[in-house]
Amino acid sequence: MSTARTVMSDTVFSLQGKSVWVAGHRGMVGSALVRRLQSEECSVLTASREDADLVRQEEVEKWMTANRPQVVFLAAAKVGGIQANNSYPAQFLYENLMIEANIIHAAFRTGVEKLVFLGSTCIYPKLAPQPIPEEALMTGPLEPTNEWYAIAKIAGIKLCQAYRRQYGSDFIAAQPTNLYGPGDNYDLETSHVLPALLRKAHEAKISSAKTLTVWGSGNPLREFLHVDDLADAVVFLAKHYSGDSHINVGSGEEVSIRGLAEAICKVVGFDGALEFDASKPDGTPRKLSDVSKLQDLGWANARSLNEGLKQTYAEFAAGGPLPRSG
Ligand code: GFB
Repeated sequence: MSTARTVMSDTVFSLQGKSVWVAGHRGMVGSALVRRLQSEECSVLTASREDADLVRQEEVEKWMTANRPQVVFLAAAKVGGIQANNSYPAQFLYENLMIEANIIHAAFRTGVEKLVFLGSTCIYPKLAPQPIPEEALMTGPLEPTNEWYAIAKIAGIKLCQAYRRQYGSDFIAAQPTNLYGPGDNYDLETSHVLPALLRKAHEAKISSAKTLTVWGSGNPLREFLHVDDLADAVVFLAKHYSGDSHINVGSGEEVSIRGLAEAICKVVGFDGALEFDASKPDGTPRKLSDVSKLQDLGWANARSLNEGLKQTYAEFAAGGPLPRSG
């Protein structure tokens, strides 16, 4: 176990004997949650797209009424890296709004006892104070490359708060930082930076290339968390947290994109030069979450980025998380 628990706060909700729906179980986050829930005494429910198309309200209500989950982890979402967010604004806004509104409303109607909504740190203003506290939400303009996704995720947080306020529903929201790990998207057009650079470095090594191209200036700062650690934190929050405020989930470790590229090249064993493509956007200059609320509850990340990179590259090179298109 790579997570370090400090002072454990009281259990406010028990998963024991519960029927737990992981919405989005085929995605990177959803599949990590399914893995993590194997060590809880609960039964895990999943729904394929044929069972219920999550952007269709009627299908979601029908499936939830028939299957009656007591707990919902809402990990279903349209996701992607900086270029995908920038290229498909309608899909990022519409699909995410529909999925979360349908599931949260149906969870209320079917009497779900606990729901955990998964957001993203891109909900925060582009120039938020660093590290970013939960209170920074809606205090300034968003980063333009991902404002569509951010608006949808902010609406998800607000839905949880509104149903809690109006109906007393125990719906909470967790805001993960940039994630990586098994099941990631390795498509170079739509992926996030970490899988993209891992793949580029691997292919550059195999082809004995002299250079590796990194998008943007290399200066932006990012924080990365392994998806299995995120899943552990989210299950922890389900059991130990009930409240109005969303909670940040991050590693607390910050690295520049250049630093990440260098670390990846070292892990992969590619010793060529880095080239920076200024025609690609940098996005948010800095994004480090303030994880003090999560730590006060009793959860802290213990896996270093370097450790996570080594593990992820070993899996990638072994053909584990097969590259898939976005
Ligand atoms: O991970 P990423 O795509 O998204 O890009 P964000 C992070 C940074 O890495 C940007 C740079 O400064 C990119 O310019 N970068 C360098 C690269 N090389 C590459 C590359 O080959 N591929 C990619 N993708 N980036 C996302 C949001 O923002 O963060 C999402 O768009 C979500 O909505 C996610 O919130 C967590 O970190 O900029």
